[in-house]
Parts: sequence; C-alpha cells; structure tokens
Amino acid sequence: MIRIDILTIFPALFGPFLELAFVGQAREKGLARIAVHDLRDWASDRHRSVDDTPYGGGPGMVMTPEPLIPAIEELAGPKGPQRKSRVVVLSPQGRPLDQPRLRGLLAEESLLLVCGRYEGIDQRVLDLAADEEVSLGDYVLSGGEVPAMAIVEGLVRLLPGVLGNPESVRTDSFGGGLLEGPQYTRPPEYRGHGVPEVLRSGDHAAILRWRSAQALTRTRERRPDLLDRGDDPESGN
Ligand code: JFT
Repeated sequence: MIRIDILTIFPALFGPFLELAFVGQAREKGLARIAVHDLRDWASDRHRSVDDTPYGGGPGMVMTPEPLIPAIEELAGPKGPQRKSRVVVLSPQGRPLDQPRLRGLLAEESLLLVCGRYEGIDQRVLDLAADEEVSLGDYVLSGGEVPAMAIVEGLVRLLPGVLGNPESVRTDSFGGGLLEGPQYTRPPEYRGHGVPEVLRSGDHAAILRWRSAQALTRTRERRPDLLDRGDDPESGN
C-alpha cells in the first residue's frame, strides 16, 4: 500500500482524476491511499495568501514559505532521515521524470507531492523542506498539478494488482527500453487499410520477430536517443 499526499491550491483539479479508472480502482482495492490538501488551509492571514511579489523585481508572484513550509512539515514531518514521507516538489528546474525515477519513487512507502503555481516557489522551501525536485519534461506548464497527476498515474499502474494483466507493465514502452510497434484490432479491413498479414497468421514466433523488428525500426526513426543510451536496452528499466 503506497500513501500519496498532494498539496495544492487547486484541490478540485484532482476530483475525477482520483475517482476514475486505474487510480480510482487502486484506491477502492486499498492498494493506494491518496489524499489532497488545500495549501490555503495553512494560510493565516485574512486573504489566505500563498504568494507574494518577487524580491529583485520581475513579473508575477512567488509562492511564499509561510504557509508552504508548515504545510509540508505537518504532512511529511520535518526534513531529516526520520520524516514520514519523501517530499517531491514539481518544478521546471527538477530532474526530468522517467521510468527509472518512477520506480524509485515506488520504493517509498509514503510521498508528498508539492504543487506550486505562479512564477515558482521561494528557494527556502526547496532548501528547508524538499527532498527532491522533479520535472515532467522540457516544456512549460502553469503549475505542478498536471505533473503530480502524471506521477500518481505512473506509480499506480506499477502497483501489483492494479492492471488486470501484470505482463503488460513489463512489455509497455520503456519497460524494455524501446518504443512499441504498431497495434491493431478488428475490423480486419478499415477504409481499404488492412492489418499486417503476419499478425493474422497464427505463427507466434513470426509475430514476435515482426514485433521486435517494428519496435527497433520505430525507435531508430523516432527516438534514436533511446538506442544511444549506455544501458542495455534488453535489460529493462
Ligand atoms: C511549472 C512545470 C513542470 C513540471 C511547477 C510552478 C510554477 C509555472 C512556471 C512556468 C514556467 C516557469 C514557472 C510551474 C511546472 C513542467 C512545475 C511550477 N510553474 N516558471 N512546467 N513544466 N514540465 N514539473 Cl511552482
């Protein structure tokens, strides 16, 4: 059972996401305990402020440590070896999320995902209260909520007993370090486009060979960076 707390000023964004599909099922089955917390509950001024103007000038607002650090400390414990949750702050400056990093997070029994907004988070929050900064990737979003959902979904599908078929976790893209090849279902012909004959041949050895050739071709064309990595693509991530 993995425990995930999420700290955000937009808890409503998580409603249906946490209720439906695999994430909802994982919670119903007791495989994951996920709770969302409104950062404003820790704000003490009349306006329940969470942000302030940036020192040094510049556009927009910055998340202040004032409600953030007490919120993180209440949910995860004070920073140190015996805090109860690993504190992951979503940030464009974080290390990019990939499957090995996701598997690393799965090893934690309890996580706190901290979602900011505005122009970013006061550095003292990162220094005094965060264990790790993670980015969803090299493109610009407006806050950490969508990246937090990506982490939750990526973790939940790794939990044993969430997907009907545990085999699919291993063979999905990146499980084997390559992209997947094309997939087909019925009908056998659609608008004049058929299905590769080998997939309908019943020759399982030929199907395996065809699929790995397709995976390799597609990876070479679309993601040569995956092949250039030093690690062995057959060893899995
Ligand atoms: C963007 C984000 C990630 C990730 C956290 C916070 C504020 C808005 C922003 C945008 C550009 C520059 C701030 C966030 C992300 C990603 C995460 C925040 N913003 N500075 N954008 N893109 N891949 N993770 Cl806090």
